[in-house]
Amino acid sequence: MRTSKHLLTSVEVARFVAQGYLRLDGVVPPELNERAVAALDEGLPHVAYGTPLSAAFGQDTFVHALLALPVVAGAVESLVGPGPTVDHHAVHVREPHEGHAQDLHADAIIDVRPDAFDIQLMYYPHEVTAAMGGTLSVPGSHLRRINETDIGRVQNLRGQTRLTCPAGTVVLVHHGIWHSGRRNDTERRRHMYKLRLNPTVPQVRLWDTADLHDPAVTAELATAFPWYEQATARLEIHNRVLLWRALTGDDLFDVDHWVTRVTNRPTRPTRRSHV
Ligand SMILES: O=C(O)CCC(=O)C(=O)O
Repeated sequence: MRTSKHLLTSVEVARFVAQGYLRLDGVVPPELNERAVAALDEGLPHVAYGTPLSAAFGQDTFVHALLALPVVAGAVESLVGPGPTVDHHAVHVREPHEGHAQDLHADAIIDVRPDAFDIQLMYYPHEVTAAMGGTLSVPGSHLRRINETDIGRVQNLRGQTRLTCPAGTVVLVHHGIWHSGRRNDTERRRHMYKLRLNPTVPQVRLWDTADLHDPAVTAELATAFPWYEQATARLEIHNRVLLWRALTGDDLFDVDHWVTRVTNRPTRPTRRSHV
């Protein structure tokens, strides 16, 4: 059902499940972006793990204003629901002519939850050009579970994206996405604010489900990415189906019968004993 909240559609959530991220380009107004850059340069106050988002940031902070933007609030609620808690937040700066890039990694430690996920909000308060060290990420990597920088020796993958974006862009990523900050070859500092949020409710049908049965949902969930091997791509889709089943509560949903086939365990009919 459509509400006044800017909730995501099923097709958008399915795209998130397949790709591991959602991009909201230029959604933050310039005045807020300017406040944010100043605040990021000053440094952020510590927020204790588990603090409710609603209590973590004063009304006069840029983070409060950022999370109150209807387009951001709606996307966050669609993915982690109402009342998420703060895991941590951080300022990520790629310094001018820093000379190196980060290793490819996923944050935290290996996290194999099949039916729940955290999101990381990445906010870029100024334009990021190709030379500025925009975050590299690998679409479709989030369900191929790795342990932090175990993937660090991989330099480039077909289909990876290196973010360039207008000022005021927010990217919401699944906790498992492979990513890294790249080398900044410009004179200017590149800022990114990252906020990790933990859900406090089951992540079931939190978005606008009016289009739940749109064939475009299945098409999104069946998307392959150029770096996938032919065989393993099937496992990626299998894992997405498991997540989509958990998010929708629909235990029969499938793409090309991948999950149905491997969970088919008919039970023997009980024999009635002869009298
Ligand atoms: O600076 C960046 O673009 C990414 C940094 C990041 O997300 C990290 O260090 O985990």
